[in-house]
Amino acid sequence: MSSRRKFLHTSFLGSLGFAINGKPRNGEILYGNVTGKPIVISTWAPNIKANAEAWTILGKGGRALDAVEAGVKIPEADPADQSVGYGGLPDRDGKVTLDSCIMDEYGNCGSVMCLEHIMHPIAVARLVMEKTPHVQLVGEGALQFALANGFKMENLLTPESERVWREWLKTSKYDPMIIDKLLKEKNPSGNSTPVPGQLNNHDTIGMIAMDTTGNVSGACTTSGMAFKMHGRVGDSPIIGAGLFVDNEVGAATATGVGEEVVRICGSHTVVELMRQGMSPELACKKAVERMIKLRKEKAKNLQVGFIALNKKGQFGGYAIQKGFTYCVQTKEGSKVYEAKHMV
Ligand code: SD4
Repeated sequence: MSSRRKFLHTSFLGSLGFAINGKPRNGEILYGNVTGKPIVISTWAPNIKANAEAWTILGKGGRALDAVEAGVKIPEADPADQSVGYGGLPDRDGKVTLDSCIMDEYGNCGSVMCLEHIMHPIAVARLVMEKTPHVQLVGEGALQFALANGFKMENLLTPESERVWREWLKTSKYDPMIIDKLLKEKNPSGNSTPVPGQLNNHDTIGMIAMDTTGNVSGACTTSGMAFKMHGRVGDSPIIGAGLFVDNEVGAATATGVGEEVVRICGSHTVVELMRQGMSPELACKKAVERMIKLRKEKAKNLQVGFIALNKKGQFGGYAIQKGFTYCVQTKEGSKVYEAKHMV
């Protein structure tokens, strides 16, 4: 049997096992195109490393929630990733401010916004979810909560990110445009090299996963748009915008210019479109179309990408501009996809 056929066969049997074990959920359809569980999907190719970390939990039958938290901690702690956590590019005042959220299969969710000095905002977001009656904590209050729970204050501004910021200060031009096209021109082989003076470097991680029991969770974490106004919060920590999970349907997450995602409640929109029967890719495409219809030329010059996963283990992505990549890990292995795009 070819490895792909073998994989589909195994996946199908896995799904069947799920049914035989007596735990099928309402609406779960066990036929065709089963891509399999467990599965983890993340925005942007470099996050293949984050998927591998998530897989250490998923592959052993662990919970999707634990997997996504562990996975997104990889770029959070990576100084070379200038869009997430430690090493993230700062706001225009030189402060690294972080936005993160997490959501589980029960609709529990937690988020921190504009959090400074904490290496792993996703872990704080999870604590907000698990230890407080709230969903969102911001700024100073989020920091106090983190410190009260044993997190340490750290300097998250690396010399390299400070250098890029100081270069940007020479023009101080805030221009969140055609990010990926610029990157391709300057660096045809990669998508992560900062171009001083431009808001490039879209490597925010949104990660969604389904575990062996069929439960879905997600996490999203970022340092936000580089050189933003101090206090600016994007889509990434907003449940429904940067991330949404509905365990009956699946999950979606977003990357790119957050203001555009917030306007259409992007990830929630994608999940609701899947609920109506659309495939993950079509649901992402329709959300992008809605964004363009609303904002016309203003949005066409920007980059936004969505990825989505449904309960059958099918996945897909779609973006405004060319150049949006996402990575997927299943039992079959690890793959990077370039999403279809509108412009
Ligand atoms: C934001 N959506 O703060 C984030 C930025 C992003 O890849 O996704 N960059 O608007």
